[in-house]
Amino acid sequence: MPVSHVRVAIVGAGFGGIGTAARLLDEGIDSFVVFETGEQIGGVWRDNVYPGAACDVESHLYELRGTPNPDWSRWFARQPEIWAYLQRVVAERGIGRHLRLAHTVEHATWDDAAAVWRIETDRGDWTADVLVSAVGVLAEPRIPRIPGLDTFDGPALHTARWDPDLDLGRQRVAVIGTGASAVQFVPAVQPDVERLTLFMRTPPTLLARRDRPLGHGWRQRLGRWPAAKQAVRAALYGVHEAQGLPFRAPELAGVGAWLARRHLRAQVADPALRRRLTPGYRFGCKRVLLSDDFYPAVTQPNVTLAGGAAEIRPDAVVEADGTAHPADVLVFATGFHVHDFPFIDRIVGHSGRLSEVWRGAPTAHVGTTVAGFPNLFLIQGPNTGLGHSSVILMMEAQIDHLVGALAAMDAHGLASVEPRPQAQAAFVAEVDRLSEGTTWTSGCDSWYLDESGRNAAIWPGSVGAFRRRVAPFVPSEYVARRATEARPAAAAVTP
Ligand code: N01
Repeated sequence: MPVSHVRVAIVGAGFGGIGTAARLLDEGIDSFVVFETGEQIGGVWRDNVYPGAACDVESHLYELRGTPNPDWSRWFARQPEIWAYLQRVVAERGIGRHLRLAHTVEHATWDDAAAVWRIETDRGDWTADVLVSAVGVLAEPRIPRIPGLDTFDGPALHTARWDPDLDLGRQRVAVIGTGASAVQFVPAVQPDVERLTLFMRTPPTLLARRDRPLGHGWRQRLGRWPAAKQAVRAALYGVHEAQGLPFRAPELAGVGAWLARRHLRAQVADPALRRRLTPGYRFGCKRVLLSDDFYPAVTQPNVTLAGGAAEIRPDAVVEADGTAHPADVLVFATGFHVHDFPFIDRIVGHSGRLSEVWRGAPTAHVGTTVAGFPNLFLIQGPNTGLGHSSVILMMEAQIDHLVGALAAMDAHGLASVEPRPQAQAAFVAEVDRLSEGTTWTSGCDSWYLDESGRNAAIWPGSVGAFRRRVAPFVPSEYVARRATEARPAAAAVTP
């Protein structure tokens, strides 16, 4: 079979992949494809169809540059609306013809002699000058190895692999985990189930969400006056930047903790239950969750708050103190393989597989490029996550970096760029220095930390600082190689 060549191969058609595709088209770059293993685009917003799934950042800040949506129906849109928005981006920005749906990338190997990525998919081989991994870090469900896991008789599923046909009515449902997914799922199903047992190992930190529908008049005005829409975004951006301060300045963390205690007091009357729901770690150490209905759901008579899950039996889940809670359905809201997601096993650069280079402790230059992996760009790479604002703003800074690299390659006839190990080490040291004394490294266990306990997920600064540091492509931080004659010419992608 002939091997097709493109300038850029993007892997993943979620916000990162679609955002990259839209931007490449804006830059007049037409030679690219987006490989997507699923039959539809959408990434986490296609996959997370569990009851209650919604965004926990205001939607006006959770949209891509160039495709504003004045029409969000609520402050915090729900999954179907966000998924529909992404589909609209694909249609309006002409991305459809670049999509290769139901194409799983099995391997991507850097060929140094030809200076191309050799990409094997289950439906044919490709080469590309540049590889963009936009597979996301919150995509691969993590199910903890609880003894007896395989013995459960009823349906057992992860929130990110929800079965919309599963009827929970009159069922006894055991939910393991109390992170962002559980906090949305539990109140959505509690009224319908016979009994819900919530297995909580560590109490989450909750603040009020104050979600509301956005009226027709408001939406019309935002549609008519783009400046008003911009102003709403700017205001939200500013508020979120201010909300980031307590995470980084311990002296301000008390304010956040006080707001969280006040929210708990207002919603849970029983002092014993309140005590159990009070976090024992510094504000923001684990992700701060927004919910107006989680605590009220937990206080309902058909809900039991249990401790950690210690064992699973065919018809029950046993908590750490030995109490067995009968269950017909088992729901894992237990998070994702953040630092060891499977795609890193499939990327092979100069120095071997990315998974072997990282070994559970991912690092990257400006969170985006990795020494030993020329022309590889990671959207949502290490230390590009956020606890206080929209991660789309971070992705867009990374996409700016990619576009800067492509422009530099064009301008100077370069075949490849790869971060200098010293530049990468300096960036990682900068991140570590900024992480010191922040709430993320204050001693709790969270998905932000890698196997060594290093903050490998969160950018420990403001969004503005990230954009200033990451958006520009700085040639002196890269080793560049000139193009050779042998290289295939990039083809435009035809529909
Ligand atoms: O996962 P998590 P999530 N026994 O890793 C518990 C994003 N997101 O899917 O805290 C018992 O936060 C674990 O307990 P503990 C968002 O970035 C966004 O909820 O480790 N429990 C914890 O309670 C979010 O942060 C939206 O003690 C076990 C839970 O499982 C990220 O996704 C919505 C256990 C895992 O929480 C992940 O959220 C949803 C065990 N063996 C998610 N192992 C938006 O709104 C784990 N747990 C955009």
